[in-house]
Amino acid sequence: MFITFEGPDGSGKTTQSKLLYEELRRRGKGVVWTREPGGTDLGRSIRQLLLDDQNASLAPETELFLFAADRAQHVAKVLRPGLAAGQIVLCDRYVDSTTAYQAGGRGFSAELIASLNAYSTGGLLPDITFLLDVPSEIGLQRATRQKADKFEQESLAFHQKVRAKYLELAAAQTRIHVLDGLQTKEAIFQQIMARLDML
Ligand code: T5A
Repeated sequence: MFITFEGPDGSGKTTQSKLLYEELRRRGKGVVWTREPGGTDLGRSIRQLLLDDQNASLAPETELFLFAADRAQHVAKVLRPGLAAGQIVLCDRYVDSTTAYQAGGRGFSAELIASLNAYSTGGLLPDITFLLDVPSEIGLQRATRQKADKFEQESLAFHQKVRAKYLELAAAQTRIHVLDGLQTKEAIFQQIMARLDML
């Protein structure tokens, strides 16, 4: 099973994906936790390039292709091998992030992003996606408690467009389950477990 966690910056998806990882291990399941960008050795270098606030001059097109390169490597070296070995794969951000941030936030056409996502993944889609939804102001407050990365320094309007695109995606796709990220960590986690226990 391939499960992804999505949401705006500071929505709590890393917290939830790690809680699920620990719970599945406790139950004796074979499980892999990974993330984008940065789920491979090569991807960790790409992540630094993408998130470093010193790289503010990165052209949007360069940024887009770096996310796609990170993902192609991740699919080939981590996601497909993990799934082929029968592991449950938990991934913190995946293709929906590119749709939300690069189509929603940066304004690239949805068609271009859909075709790049399909090409970089070879069509590999999650079985289920949990979308943690929080108002952009709250997510940014949570995310920037320490040093803000390049995306966290984007305007509130940028983050509002990202959130709107996520909600638009969720309305169109049954694999995406929206969770209210303003609830407590424990309440959100219970909803995730309830959803997975139904499968
Ligand atoms: N990106 C990524 C793209 O533009 N395109 C792409 O294709 C991809 C893959 C990656 C950046 O790259 C962009 C999106 C991102 O801006 P990242 O570090 O992976 O950056 O992602 P972030 O969203 O920035 O990660 P964060 O760690 O900041 O946010 P999370 O994972 O949503 O939140 P989390 O769990 O770390 O929690 C943040 C804080 O909130 C608290 C936590 O304790 C923590 O302090 N918290 C809660 N507080 C109250 N109530 C709850 N329910 C809480 N849950 C967590």
